[in-house]
Amino acid sequence: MYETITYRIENGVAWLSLNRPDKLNAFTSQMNKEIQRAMKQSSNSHEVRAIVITGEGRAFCSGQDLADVDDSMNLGQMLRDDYGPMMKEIARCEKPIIAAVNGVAAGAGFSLALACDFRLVSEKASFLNAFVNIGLIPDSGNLYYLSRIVGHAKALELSVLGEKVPAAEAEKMGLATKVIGVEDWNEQVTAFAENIASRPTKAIGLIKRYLEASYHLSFEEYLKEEAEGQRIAGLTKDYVEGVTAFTEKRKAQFIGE
Ligand code: T3D
Repeated sequence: MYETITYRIENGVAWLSLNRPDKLNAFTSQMNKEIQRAMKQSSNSHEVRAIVITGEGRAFCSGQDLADVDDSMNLGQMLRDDYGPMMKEIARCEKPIIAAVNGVAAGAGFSLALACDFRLVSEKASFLNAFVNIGLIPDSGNLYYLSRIVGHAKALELSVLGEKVPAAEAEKMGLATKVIGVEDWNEQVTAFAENIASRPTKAIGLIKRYLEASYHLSFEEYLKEEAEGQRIAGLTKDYVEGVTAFTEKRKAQFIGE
């Protein structure tokens, strides 16, 4: 079903792993399309309550496969055809998305990690805004997300200097949700993902929706939207369960509905 990625669902978590380890999981057009398809599948599946994106082998993703491009290509068209639709599918997803950054995330691989809601970062991983090193601008939503996460000045610095940012430094600048040691990488990533998957999924989707909307609305418009969001959240079974569990002094068992 998929050739450039692997995909499985376990305990409410969809595990999407980029699978071209000999190329450090570099993107091809086929991989862009398969990620887009797997994201759509995850969004549509009731079983999925959290998504983990990671990489096989020693890298997370090295960005565009540079052996797969030539100077006659219209890069704008490539973005419109492949990267744009993939990034839009990720942005459209109202389920929590975790980048498990197991190794280097470079170029559009860095953009992919930035587009996720959480970044669990291996102590041996690094981030590299590699675009400028080959004369390009950061793409696939990179500047959009990066400036929101680390601020304007740091985003400009990382983009213009194109230097590797090790995990510890990434954590200090807010790029990493958590840095994890190599020995308990699988265990900690699984625990984090399954914890997120056990939370009220619909409310998380609404939090994502209104946080993003807050950048584009006046405060008055935002308050109007927020009231609508809370109306929707108040209709979920998880809201009823949350309040009931509180009054019964027990831990809530959310079902994602
Ligand atoms: O539409 C458009 O094209 C525009 C879109 C652009 C999106 C982009 O992502 S542009 C940025 C593209 N990516 C890069 O410029 C990063 C290139 N890679 C590197 O800088 C380094 O490989 C890394 C820092 C990621 C890792 O370094 P290191 O020393 O750990 O590994 P390495 O030895 O450089 O790479 C290992 C192998 O992977 C090597 O192949 P070999 O010699 O063993 O056969 C290398 O060629 C291959 N590889 C690494 N990155 C890519 C790649 N092959 C194809 N494309 C890659 N991006």
